[in-house]
Amino acid sequence: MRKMFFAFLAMAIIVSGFSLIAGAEELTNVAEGKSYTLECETSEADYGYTEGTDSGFGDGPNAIRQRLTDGMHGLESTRTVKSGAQKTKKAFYVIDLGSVVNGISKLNMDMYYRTDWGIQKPIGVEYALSTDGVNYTTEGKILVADSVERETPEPWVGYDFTLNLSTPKSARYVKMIAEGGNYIWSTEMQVFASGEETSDPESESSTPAAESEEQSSESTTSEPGESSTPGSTGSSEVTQTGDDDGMTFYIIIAAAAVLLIVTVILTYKKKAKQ
Ligand SMILES: [Ca+2]
Repeated sequence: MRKMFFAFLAMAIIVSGFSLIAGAEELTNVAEGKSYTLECETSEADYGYTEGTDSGFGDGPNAIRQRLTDGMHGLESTRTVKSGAQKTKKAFYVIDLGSVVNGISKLNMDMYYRTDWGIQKPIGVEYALSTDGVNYTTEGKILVADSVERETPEPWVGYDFTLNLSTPKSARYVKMIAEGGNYIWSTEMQVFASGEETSDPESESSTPAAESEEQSSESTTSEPGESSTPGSTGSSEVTQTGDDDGMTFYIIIAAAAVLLIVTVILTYKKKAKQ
């Protein structure tokens, strides 16, 4: 009887432990596969890019700009992960998430340098969010001293400039302003959210090409994020965050299975004693 009690106690602890894990919000990188624009403060954009090829260190022309949201994060010695590099001290990137996303709680961009190539140490990344692509709210700036060093093959040195937001935010446009000594050398920009995308009446009306053209002609300022991103995937892509329900189901099944096994073992032991 005592064994039975401890078995059930152990089960209760295991089940409550799993529930805690299941209850923790799962974050999804909602920027992956999304289009973005790029403007450089000084010097030319698309460093090393050769027209018609996927070579070089640049990030391709605007039409195929994709290296920093392709989900490949980090420099590797084999160079399987391509860099998006710009010969500039300051680069303005704006990711269009397609529609307003709720629950944005973490933003990240990585940057690298190597002195033998004359690439100077990065300075920092500033992050700003917007629902309309016009009015931005600065969320914070991460300097290299507050960044996290990445495991990177020598002589490269790399950092993740991760900004954790104190309260989850909603946004469609995410601006990342990267500052470096002379180059911006990066592989990925990430926007982590727990919420689902919402239908945004304003952004939806601007999705069709004809209407977005109309909208951009109306605008008067030249904010980097304001261009209506022709490569936008629109609002058809919806981030699925319904994994929690599935997770809970599997945990219940697993708990029931463990409970059954324990009961069978105890019953068997009891019978063996008799
Ligand atoms: Ca990448």
